[in-house]
Amino acid sequence: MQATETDLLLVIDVQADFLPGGTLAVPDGDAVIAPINALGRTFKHVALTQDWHPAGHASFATSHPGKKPFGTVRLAYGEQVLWPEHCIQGTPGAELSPLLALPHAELIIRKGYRPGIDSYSAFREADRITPTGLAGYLRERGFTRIFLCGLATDYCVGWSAIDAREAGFQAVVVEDACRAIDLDGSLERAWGDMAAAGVEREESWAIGG
Ligand code: VGL
Ligand code: ZN
Repeated sequence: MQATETDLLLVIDVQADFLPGGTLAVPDGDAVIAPINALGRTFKHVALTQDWHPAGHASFATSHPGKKPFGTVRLAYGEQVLWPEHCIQGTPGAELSPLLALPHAELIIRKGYRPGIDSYSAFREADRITPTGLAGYLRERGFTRIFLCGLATDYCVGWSAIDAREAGFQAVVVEDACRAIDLDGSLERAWGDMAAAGVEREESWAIGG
């Protein structure tokens, strides 16, 4: 496969806190870097996302007295999984991995910066209403097919892929360039939800990575 002018590689949340040694390390998370860098060489157009929470964010267990990480809480927009503090604005944990070799990336979009709303998706926050602006950007640039990779398959990658479909884009998740958190069957659920939304699933070798 040859990536075209209307294809974009969207690299989700490859940040220190999701990598080994981070506060919300995704198992085997650093294994995504080599395939992502290989994909980066085949795509002319690349964009990155960066989870970017203020201190005291509503998705942190520490913001809810008596609650523990990986439990849940009811927020105004529905059930929210509680996480260890991660990707706090301006901290080393929020930095994109210096091992990413994507100097030609054209956009870094930050998400999750509203104190009371989480944002797994790069397109729409967890209230399912507030847009991040990414769909408008991609449309205006003329992209029609989005290839997604990064962390984590079952949260930010999966939700972004489903919302990409909803916004009218083709969406392809590059499976070997992603790793999952896999909380209580969340990975299997995510693949089911993605398939139902028309998200395609590919391996990086099949798309030139
Ligand atoms: C993510 C949990 C909390 C992700 C971000 O990048 O998948 N997961 N914040
Ligand atoms: Zn987060």
